[in-house]
Formats: sequence, structure tokens, C-alpha cells
Amino acid sequence: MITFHNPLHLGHAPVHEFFRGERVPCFEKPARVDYVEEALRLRGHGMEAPDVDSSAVLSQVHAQRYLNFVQTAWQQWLALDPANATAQPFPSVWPVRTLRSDVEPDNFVARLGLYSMDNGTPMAAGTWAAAKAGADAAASAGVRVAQGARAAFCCTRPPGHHAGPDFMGGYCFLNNAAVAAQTLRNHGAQRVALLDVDYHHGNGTQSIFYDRADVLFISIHGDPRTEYPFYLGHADETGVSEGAGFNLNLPLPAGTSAATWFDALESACARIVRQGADALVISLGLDAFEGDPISKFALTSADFTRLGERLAGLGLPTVFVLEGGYAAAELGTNAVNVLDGFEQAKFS
Ligand code: OKP
Ligand code: ZN
Repeated sequence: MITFHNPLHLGHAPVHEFFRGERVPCFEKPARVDYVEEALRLRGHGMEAPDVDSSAVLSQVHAQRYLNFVQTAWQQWLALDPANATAQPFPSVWPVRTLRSDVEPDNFVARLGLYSMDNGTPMAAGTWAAAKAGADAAASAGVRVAQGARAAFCCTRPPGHHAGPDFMGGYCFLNNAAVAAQTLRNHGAQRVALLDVDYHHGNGTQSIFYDRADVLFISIHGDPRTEYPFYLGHADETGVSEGAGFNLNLPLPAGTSAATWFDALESACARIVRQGADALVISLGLDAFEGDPISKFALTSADFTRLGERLAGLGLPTVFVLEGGYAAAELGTNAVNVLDGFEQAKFS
């Protein structure tokens, strides 16, 4: 499969995150993509560098003041104290209900809170460059598929689906899947379906497209009553104004079996067919895997091949964008199983 890698992902290498009040090593680590690249190579898939600048598309899916902040956040952090080069910035205060988010505070940590949904999205010196190159990879995949390729895979990190119009969160800074979908729209696709199979609800993607009918968002994920991101992803979120009816959430309880998961996938596929989509974007999180350390579904490695086969059956030009998946050593096998299942499906 045509694959765009991210030559700068290694620069995003924060050391720790918080878990139950303690600092723990980051789950979202560079080795994840090393494993996927290794599996791609072993199974004969080439890799290309991104060849499209996503700047213009990024301005269509994110607020400009948010983009400006993420682009300069590390310099702002160093400007506070050069010793911050070896520390990680974390927000500690947020503009929740009744507080104002229209005025940017002068205080850096307050600004970081304004543009964050959690304290679980650590940054490092190369975060902007890595996130931007990842968005470039997503735009490159979108252009290639719009030009007639059957499918393309964007092998990148950090992930993107929790990043909303003007906030980061859940290890995500720039919404790569939204960039791919918007790129397809810009290059002639009239209706795009965006299916998110990551264990965690793609709250950022949902919010970006919630009032739009041209991009149908569907997500299969752990029930937000118990699973991150907690505050979005319920079944009654169906879209607003022009987008009414173009958002479908399929939350499943933690512990859901593969059989029930594939039933939800059938519902998702039926909705995509009904939309008459002319292009498909898959937010390809692999954390529905039974061995994932922070998730609670039960898909096996073989189930990911089956997922790829089923998606091929939709018969749509498809962009795959890597999202989560934290069983790092199995991530390559699981991701490439989806791609190979897709390419080898008899009816594709
Ligand atoms: C990102 B993606 C575990 C903290 C969990 C949030 C999970 C973000 C998942 N110590 N933090 O959707 O895979
Ligand atoms: Zn996830």
C-alpha cells in the first residue's frame, strides 16, 4: 500500500505522563512507529516522505490562534526559563463552564490550559515539527487518493483524533484524519465518510465536523461513561444544524467481545453505504487489540485482517491514518494486518 511516513516523528519524545497522580513513562512513544515501519518493510510495503504542505488545510480544520500557539509553545516555554529545556510543560488550570476562553491570558501555563482538554498531552522540543509533518503525511495521502489511488496509509505519530478545532488532548495536537478528510473534499470528493475504530472516541474529529453534512463521522469506541475521553462519544450525539444526522457514535462497554465489535462495524458500514460516500478515511487506532495496556476490547491480530477485508468491501478510495495502539511490539503486525486484509480482499 502507498504509505507516507513521518520523517520527524522522533522529535516528539516527551519522557513522562501522569497516571493516578504519579509520573509514568509515556505510552505514546517513538518505538510505536518503528514497529509499524518494520512490519511494513517486512511485508513489502514501500514508504514515501510527505510531499504536500498541510498549512492551508490545517487552517480549515483548526482555529488560527490555536495553530499559532502549538507552533510556538515550546519557544514560549523556554522563554520562561532556559532550564525548561529538560522539563515538560503541563497545564494545571482550565476555562471550564462560566470561565472565559475568548481572552488569551499572558501567563503561559494558563494559555496551555486554554488550548488543552487534559494534562495527558505532554510536549517536547520537536512536537510541532513532528505534528506538522504528520499532518503533511495525511494531506499527502489525501491528495494521492483523490488523484485515483485505491488507498494510502499515513504512518505517523503523534496521533490526532482527540485534537479539536482549538485544543490538544489525549496525546494529540493536529487532527490528521480531519486533514485527510478535508483534503479529499478540497480535491473533489463530495461526500466523505470518516470512520474511527480507535478504542477511544474521536472527540476532536467529531467536534470539527459536527455541524457539517459533507463529512459523516462514525466512531466505535469504549463507552465514555467509563472510558477516556469521558465527556463526548455518547449515542445521542447525532450532529447539529446542517450536520444533523451526520454523526454516529457506537459506544460499547469495556470488555466487549470481538463478535459484538464486528456487529457495530456492520452498523457503521451500513451507514456509510447509505451516505453514498465517495471517499473514506479510517482513523486507524489499533488499541481495540486484546493486549492493549490501556484499553479493554478483545480484538485479536487476525481480527485486524478481517477489519481490513470488510473495509475493502465498501469499495471506496480510502485513506488510513494511524491513531492509538499501545501494545507497541504487536502494533506493526496489527496495523499491517488491516492494510494487507484490505489489499488482499477478494471483492476489493
Ligand atoms: C489516545 B488515543 C493512561 C492515560 C490515558 C488518555 C488516553 C489517550 C488515548 N495512563 N490517557 O485515542 O489512543
Ligand atoms: Zn485510543
